Formats: sequence, structure tokens, C-alpha cells
Amino acid sequence: LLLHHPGPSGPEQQLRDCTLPSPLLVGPVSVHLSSPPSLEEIKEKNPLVTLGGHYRPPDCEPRHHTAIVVPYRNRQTHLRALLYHLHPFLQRQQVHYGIYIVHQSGNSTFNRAKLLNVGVREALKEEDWSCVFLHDVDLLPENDHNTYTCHPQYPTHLSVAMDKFRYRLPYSQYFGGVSAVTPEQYLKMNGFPNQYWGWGGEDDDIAARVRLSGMKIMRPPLAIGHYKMIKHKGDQGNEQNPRRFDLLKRTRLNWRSDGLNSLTYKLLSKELEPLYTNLTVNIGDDS
Ligand code: UD2
Ligand code: MN
Repeated sequence: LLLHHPGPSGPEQQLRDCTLPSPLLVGPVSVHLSSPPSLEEIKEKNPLVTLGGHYRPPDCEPRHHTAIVVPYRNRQTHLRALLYHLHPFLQRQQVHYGIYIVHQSGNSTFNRAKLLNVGVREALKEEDWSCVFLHDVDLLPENDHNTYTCHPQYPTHLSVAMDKFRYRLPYSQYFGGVSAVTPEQYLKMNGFPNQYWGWGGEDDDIAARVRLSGMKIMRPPLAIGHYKMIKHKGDQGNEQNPRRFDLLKRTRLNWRSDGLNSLTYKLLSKELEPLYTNLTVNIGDDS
């Protein structure tokens, strides 16, 4: 490239940086779990969200650029509840964000961690996100001081106090629910495992990767990391994974060869919905 870029000019205004913490925060919020509004109503309540579920604060330059990645299949009501709560929550935090729903196609056994790998890769193809959130569809944050941004050095676990665990951490290495990594941290731990089909173990594998790659887990205070989990039964196609204990014994041996660097999948479609980007993906099956 030989010509110098002319830089900002004309009528575009230079915005000042957003102030920290955001002046729009309200602290604890009450979270309603039953019968969320329709997508149409949620859209009307969030007029500044653009196609694909993206948002930028209108009056200041955001300091954080966060992609929210949600592993997904057949949880429509939960998805509406999440969108209903998360859009205003993130807007109060004045972050630039986008929401990506990674939908596993077909009826093969569910694979949460592999879907997360797909979501991270696809989100980063689209924009230069500084932080990627790995977010269960059924978890609703109850305090907007729990900011959806990344620690510069280490991965963060956000859902430290959930109603289902009586607002305590169930065990010290717990990493399930809602967590976050920067692209650099994600690369360093070789992403997430692709081999956990069915329920359980994958979150502990991810926590082990954080440690094995020389990092540690950051957490917000218990009083702030409050979440409600929408009550649900186990899903068909996501039965407990009987291999999870054996797989976990091998994380130390496998994490460098199974993960981001061994990820294969077929993106079947990418739809820019008004409130989110829908990625439908064939991730294969356990064979
Ligand atoms: C726990 C963890 C979760 C994960 C899981 C084990 C909490 C709050 N969360 O969740 O992070 O480690 O155990 O795999 O402790 N999903 C679908 N459709 C399905 C199945 C799963 O969309 O048919 C997605 C959805 O985003 C869901 C997530 O996968 O929230 C985890 O599955 P779950 O909610 O059934 O498992 P749960 O609540 O025991
Ligand atoms: Mn759940």
C-alpha cells in the first residue's frame, strides 16, 4: 500500500471514549423467567440493535468489543428470555457487542464445546472482537456490575453465583455456564475440546486447559456474579456423556492436539436475524 489513508474528515464526529464504569448501570435487576415476550416485541424494545444482533453505544467510543457465543439447539423459549435480558443489560454497560447463536444441525449428540469453538472462529472472522463470551442459553445475569468484558491476561469465569447452586461456587475449578476469553487466551489454550459428545465434563476440560497453558481463572465477586438458570430437564440428544471421566484424565495429553487446531465443521448457513446472528453448523457426530 502506497497511499496514506486520509483519516477522519468531513461531517463524521470524533466521539469521546465511554466513561468507566458506565453511568447507565443500575446494579441488581430482577429477572423474570416465565413467558418472555416475542422476538418482535424484543426488537421494538431495542431499536439501536442492528441486523445480526450488533450494537454500538451511540454517544461514546466503546472501550470493549465483545462477541457473545451461545451453543444452541431447540431451546426457543430460553433464547427469547436470554435476548430479552441480555440486550438491555449489555447496552447499559456501553460495550460494542454482537450475539452469535451456534445451532447444531441434525440429531447427532450435542457437543457444547465444539459449538463454542465454531462460534469463536466464525465471530472472529467477522469482526476484530477483543473478547469472546461463552454463554449458556438458559443463564440470565442478575447484576449489571458484572461486566461483559475480558481480563487482559487471564480467562474469566462470570457465573460464579447461580440460584441452582444456592448462589455459591459449586467447586473451585468450576468453569461452566458463562465464561470469557480474549482471542490471545483462546489461542494459547488451543481453544476447547472437540471430543465431548453429550452432557458434562467439557467445562472441566476447558478449566484444565486454562491451567495447563499457564494461565489462571479470574472471577468477579460472588455478590456481583449472580445468575438465574431457567429450570429445565435434560435435553434429548444431550444425555450424560459416559466417557467424560476418561476424557478428563487425558486432557493433559490431548489439549495440544485436540482443539482449535483440529477443528473441522461445515457451516450450513449464516442468517442475520434482527436480534442475533444464527450460525447453523454440521459438526458431525461421535464416530
Ligand atoms: C451445566 C453447565 C454448562 C455445561 C453443562 C454440561 C451450568 C449453569 N452450566 O449446564 O455450562 O457445562 O452443564 O455440558 O452449570 N444446549 C442446547 N440444546 C440442547 C442441549 C444443550 O441449546 O439440547 C445448550 C444450551 O446453551 C445450554 C447448554 O448447552 O444452556 C448446557 O446444557 P444444559 O443447560 O442442558 O446443561 P446444565 O444446565 O446442566
Ligand atoms: Mn442449563
